[in-house]
Amino acid sequence: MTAPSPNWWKASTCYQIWPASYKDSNGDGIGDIPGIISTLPYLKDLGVETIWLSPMYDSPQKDMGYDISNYEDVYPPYGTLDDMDNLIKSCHDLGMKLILDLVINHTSDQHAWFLESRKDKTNRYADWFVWKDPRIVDGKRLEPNNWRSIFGGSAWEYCEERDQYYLHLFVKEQPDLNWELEEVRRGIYKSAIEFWLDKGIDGFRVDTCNLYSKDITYPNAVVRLHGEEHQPAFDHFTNGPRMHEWLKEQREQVLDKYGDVLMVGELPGTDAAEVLQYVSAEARELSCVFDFDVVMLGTATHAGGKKHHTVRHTLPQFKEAIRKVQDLIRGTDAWTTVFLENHDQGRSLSRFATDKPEWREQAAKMLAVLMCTLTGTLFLYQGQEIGMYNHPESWGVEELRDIDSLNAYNDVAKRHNNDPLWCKKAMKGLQLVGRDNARLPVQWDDSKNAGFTTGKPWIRVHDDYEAVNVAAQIKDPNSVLNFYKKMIKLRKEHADLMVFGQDFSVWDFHDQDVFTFTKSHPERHGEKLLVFLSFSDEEQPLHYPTGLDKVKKELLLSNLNEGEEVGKYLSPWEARVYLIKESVLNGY
Ligand code: TEU
Ligand code: CA
Repeated sequence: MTAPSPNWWKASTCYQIWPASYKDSNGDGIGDIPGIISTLPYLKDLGVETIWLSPMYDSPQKDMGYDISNYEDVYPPYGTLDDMDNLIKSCHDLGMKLILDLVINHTSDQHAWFLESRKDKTNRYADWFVWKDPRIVDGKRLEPNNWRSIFGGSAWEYCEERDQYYLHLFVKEQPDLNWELEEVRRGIYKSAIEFWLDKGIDGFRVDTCNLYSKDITYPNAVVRLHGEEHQPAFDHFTNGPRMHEWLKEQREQVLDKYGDVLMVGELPGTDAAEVLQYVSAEARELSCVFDFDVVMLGTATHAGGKKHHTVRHTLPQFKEAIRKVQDLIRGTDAWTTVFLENHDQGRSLSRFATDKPEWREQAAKMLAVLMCTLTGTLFLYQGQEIGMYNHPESWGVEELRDIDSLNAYNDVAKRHNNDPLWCKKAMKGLQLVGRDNARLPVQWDDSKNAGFTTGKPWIRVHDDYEAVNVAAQIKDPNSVLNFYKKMIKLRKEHADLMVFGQDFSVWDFHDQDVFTFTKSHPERHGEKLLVFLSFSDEEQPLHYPTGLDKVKKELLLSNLNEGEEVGKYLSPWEARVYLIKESVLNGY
């Protein structure tokens, strides 16, 4: 099938690897690059065409590599620059692309630029980070304003050498770079971008790419969290005034030298009109973005990063979030993405479907149908293809490793004097949306530590690895893994409607149990893709879109086991994909 667009990345099936928990090759308990290389044939077989590798750069690992101390080197436990060259070559030899994570809103406080910058106010790097004088109130030294860090506490850290504060939107070991200076931008482009494009990578996933430009008046944020010292200040550092200027500069002056580089940006907290400005083809900023409305469902993160404040979302809210992302291409020249998981989220099975043992596999396949029939560049996250799900509620805080989750938990514990009910509430929220859920080791087989490592894993392995693992699923024709393979293949065969389909229409917006949508394609006149998805433990009636109940349709696939036939009703967590052809449509 011919793709209507020349961009290689639009129809590409991408797979995110989070190196620490993917595959350990040398028994030190930490995943590594040789481990990744050893599994490339597995990914190829699954249908993966592009790999997104999360940060493998040198780093003190305060935020699992999103605190980079040297863009031009590799974190030693993950491997060496030679290993990276091997990975790039191995991917390309198999016809796969490789993109890396581009973390340039901030560096590590151990990056040479920051070590120099903090020394005094006159060194060469003095203005490379955001430094501000203290406020003196009643003779007391205070932070420059009341901004709250995304990971909790103040967004400012005092530095005695300069008698000034520096800004950190994330943890204090992640100082924000001062993008206002051209020299800083050049430094970033050269070290973080060109260094790796010169080595032959195919693009980047761009971390927090709407935070570089801040409100340079640094005003106090309005009080939203009453009674708290530090206030969420998203309005003052998200989608700031110079974002578009800088992204265009980066595209024109840097990326264009390397051809059709994929830049998929992470874009939290942005409304649809603003998202369009980043991804319109004409704007030439980003190729596509991860919109966060779906994965933010039920979390209170943007109200102040409180992970224990989780609320259950409804299926209509889920549909609406998906509609927003699908509609990015409606009548525009923009492109969109499809994803339900990444390393910052709880597992999609637990959050959006069910991880009850009796329905788990069916539900994982249903989500596979949803993802593979939506328009946009598809991103799977490691382990999603075998239906990995959240850690059990019985796990205690001692199992957690993520700084964001630990900060959230400790904050609650401190405020409430370790009150057991409050602590339980905090853990309950984290059990659903905490980042460690996605960071548990990939379950490769049923040997000790799920075949992830022969040593002691750096984070606890999921208790259920004997039931859910790659080796067992390869052998089982009805496994989630084999279903994903089939579904990815079907997506490619019907790329016009599945990858590039337009006019995404939801037919049962208010239904709490079933999600029914259609898509079409301008060059496939009269044809429609019709998808039914059950989000229920009970049988459900089918809600046919107007005029489509009587027409003849071809069942392309369902998620029932081989040999089982679809019936009059949707069985629990059933998914069906129909193709409605032009010829039969004439009749209604
Ligand atoms: O995440 C940015 C981001 O928007 C987070 O605040 C996200 O909302 C949060 O992690 C949800 O819990 C990126 C990376 O993906 C994340 O792993 C890093 O910790 C962060 O940037 C800082 O680099
Ligand atoms: Ca290792």
